[in-house]
Amino acid sequence: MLTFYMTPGSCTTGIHILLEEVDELFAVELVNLLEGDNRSDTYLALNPKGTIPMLKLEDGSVLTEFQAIACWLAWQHARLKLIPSDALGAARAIEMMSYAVGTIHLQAFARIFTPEKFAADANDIEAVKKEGRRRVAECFDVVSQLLDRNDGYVCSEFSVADAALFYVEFWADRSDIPLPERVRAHYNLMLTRPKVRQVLMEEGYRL
Ligand SMILES: N[C@@H](CCC(=O)N[C@@H](CS)C(=O)NCC(=O)O)C(=O)O
Repeated sequence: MLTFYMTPGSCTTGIHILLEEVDELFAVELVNLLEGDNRSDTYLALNPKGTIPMLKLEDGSVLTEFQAIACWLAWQHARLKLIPSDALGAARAIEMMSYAVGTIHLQAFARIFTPEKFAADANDIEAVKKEGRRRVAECFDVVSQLLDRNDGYVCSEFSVADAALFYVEFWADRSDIPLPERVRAHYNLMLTRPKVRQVLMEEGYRL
């Protein structure tokens, strides 16, 4: 069985959604980031980067990085077309997924959630958080323009890109950062998916 290393409400929510959408059977290992579980010798022996999400595969090897895990799940369950089968569609899905994880999460939200990693000293913390909120808003304006290509999902059908975009939209919602109309419509569409609702409930959120 797969083992999924996750923290409720973190970026792992996106992978959690994909695991449920593909109906994988998996065990869960909760990683308490505040307690430093991800810096323990045991965790670092599995994943020297100390990051979540992490998936331990049936052969005991581990897979890290959101996009790699998402693509692996999609390719393992190819009939579900979680990555479009045409080259441009696949590239579009990866394009949005990379923007959500690499830019919206790691360059914008990370400034709000872990400002100390970006601040030269303690006096800079508030300015870093403010810059994070500015970047989040700017990024969602970009997403709004990109979503213009389709009504609804990022590609013509639900894909790995939607799961990635959803977790940053969820963070915006929880942080009282307004989403542009088109992005909010995408977020609301995701909230109609039974597996998305199930994951949020399992992670302790009331809808
Ligand atoms: N590049 C990684 C980044 C994921 C990431 O930064 N996850 C955060 C939690 S949302 C984390 O592991 N933080 C702990 C740390 O970086 O020490 C990925 O795509 O999986």
